[in-house]
Amino acid sequence: MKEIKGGFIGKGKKFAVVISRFNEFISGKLLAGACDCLARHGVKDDDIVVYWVPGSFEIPGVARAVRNLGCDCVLCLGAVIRGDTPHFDYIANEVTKGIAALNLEKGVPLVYGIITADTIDQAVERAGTKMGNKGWDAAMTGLELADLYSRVGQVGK
Ligand code: INI
Repeated sequence: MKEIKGGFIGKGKKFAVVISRFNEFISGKLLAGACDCLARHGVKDDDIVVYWVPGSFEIPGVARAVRNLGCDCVLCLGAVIRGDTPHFDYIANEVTKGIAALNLEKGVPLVYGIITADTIDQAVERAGTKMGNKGWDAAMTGLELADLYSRVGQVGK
């Protein structure tokens, strides 16, 4: 049996982060968690480029523009929080579909680090309090995928 797995190896890896400024009090915590995770796994600070976008709706477009600029993975970070209108559903659907669609195209992997929460409390819980930090989790996924993709790239050689 041959198994291929990604490890959590950050040394020499480059990351792009595309992050929403909307609800920055949450997304900023996700960024801090992601950067802490990457640093603890050997990624150099100079090897992380952060692209701020106005809102989560803009994340897929910018992720598409930057994914092939030399990074090994794109972390998409944002927080979509439900309000009184259906706006939440449109934004959450579009960012989710957009990232999923990009991941089916050839290129480096993208990680879905978007909090979709019914309340501000739920978002706070997932940004470094009770439920952990989804930015940290996204970075762990990114480390694994960056390594896995590099191994898959070698399979055919
Ligand atoms: N963007 C978010 O990232 N989170 C939200 O909760 C949100 N809400 O609820 O409105 C939000 N809206 C802005 C949107 O992403 C776009 O930036 C805007 O519509 C301009 O295209």
